[in-house]
Amino acid sequence: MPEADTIIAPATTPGRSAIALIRLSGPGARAVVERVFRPKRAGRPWKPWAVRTGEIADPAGGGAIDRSMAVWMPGPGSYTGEDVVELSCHGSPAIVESVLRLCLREGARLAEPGEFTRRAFLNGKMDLAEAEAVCDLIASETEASLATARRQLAGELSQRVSAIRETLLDLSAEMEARIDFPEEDIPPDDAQRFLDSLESARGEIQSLLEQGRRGRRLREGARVAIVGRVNVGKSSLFNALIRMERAISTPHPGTTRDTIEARIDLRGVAVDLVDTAGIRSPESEIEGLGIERSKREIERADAVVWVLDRSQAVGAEDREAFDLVRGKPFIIALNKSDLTPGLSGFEEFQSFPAVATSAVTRRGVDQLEKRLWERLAGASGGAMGEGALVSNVRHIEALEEARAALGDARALLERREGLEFVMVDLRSAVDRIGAILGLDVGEEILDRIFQRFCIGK
Ligand SMILES: Nc1nc2c(ncn2[C@@H]2O[C@H](COP(=O)(O)OP(=O)(O)OP(=O)(O)O)[C@@H](O)[C@H]2O)c(=O)[nH]1
Ligand SMILES: [Mg+2]
Repeated sequence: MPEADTIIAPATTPGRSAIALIRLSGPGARAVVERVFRPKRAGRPWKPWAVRTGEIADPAGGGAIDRSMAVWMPGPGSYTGEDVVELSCHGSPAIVESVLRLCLREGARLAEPGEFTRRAFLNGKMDLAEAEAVCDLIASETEASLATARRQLAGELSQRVSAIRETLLDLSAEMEARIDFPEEDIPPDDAQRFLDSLESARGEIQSLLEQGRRGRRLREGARVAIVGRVNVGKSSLFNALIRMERAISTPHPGTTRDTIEARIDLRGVAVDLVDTAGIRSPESEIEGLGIERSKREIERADAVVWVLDRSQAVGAEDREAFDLVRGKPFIIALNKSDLTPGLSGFEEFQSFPAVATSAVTRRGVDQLEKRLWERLAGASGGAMGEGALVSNVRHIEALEEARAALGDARALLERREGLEFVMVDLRSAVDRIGAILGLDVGEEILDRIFQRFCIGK
């Protein structure tokens, strides 16, 4: 349903800038601009999608406010699906203010945050997940969150979600047909097929959620602990990774007593890197407390770098450290690889990902970063993009609810309850999934989503 009014807002940030862009959308967009914009070559027809130069002036009289360029993008091919006009002028707050005031007087109304995109959604130019991606795209501060937003905007999430919804709709159509003959028992083949369909939809939701969990972690930043027995070079590696001499490193075993933390940008992912006290039988109370802290850090970490000294045999303290990290995603750093190799007893760890490093020559440090990034992305193939398709809380909630409803549906089906009861859960799953795309969502939800947007987007 097309909106009747014409909205206006600056699309660039307030304050001084080289250029400011002011955007209008709605049936009156062109008419409003024609009243305030004097084209340099008056009398020529205004061609869509072409830049027109001229000046902005009050039709009621007075001099020009500013020189300006205007582009007219007719609906439905525009961003909002309506007639859109963009005016650019010099980026002075006073100019922007005057142009806005003029256009408001000539019939436009100030846009709400996100109202342009909201109109794009209402006019069917994008679904809700895509509209939300526009907001995420603008807000993204790391490459990882940018990649998620970009894929979501390209409709990747929408396609996966639509496919799940289609499966469930097909299933409900079949069940519906069965409900008309309640006196007949469901043939076991059919019952199995229903279960299989349900399970496949649930599995797909599960995998989206699983990826979402990783996505969220990437967005918020991850925590990585550097762990190992004393003197293997943890602090030296920590310094090499943060590119700063931050942690004290000495030839004395047991140098690090407390944990030290620094934030690094690991290929676009914010990572809190933690250097920890070496694992061994503590020789003092302070050291014992430090080791306790190391254990807590391992618990907290999303991934661990387990450091071994490649010039020495694997010992009891190394195994002790291994027992602590084995439950976590970890990478082995075979450090001191600049020295004569003397590693023995490593066979049992051969199957784990390992990188030879030297904190002294920096050899292998880049490789370690790369492997760590892959580990965090949750896939050995470095499927970073894959890991981050769902990261929006609204989507996660909808998927979780749909998954729960499908779980209930399955339980009912297995207990051979009437299909009409199964259908109730199935429908609720379909609705929850549809909400991601924006099907049948109420004004309140739209308000909540679009108020996060910037003005003018
Ligand atoms: N040759 C060589 N020496 C290294 C390397 N990494 C660390 N070292 C040396 O090994 C010693 C111990 O290094 P640290 O970084 O303090 O080791 P750590 O694991 O933090 O030790 P604790 O804090 O005591 O547990 C220091 O003398 C470092 O200079 C390396 O890659 N090659
Ligand atoms: Mg240390």
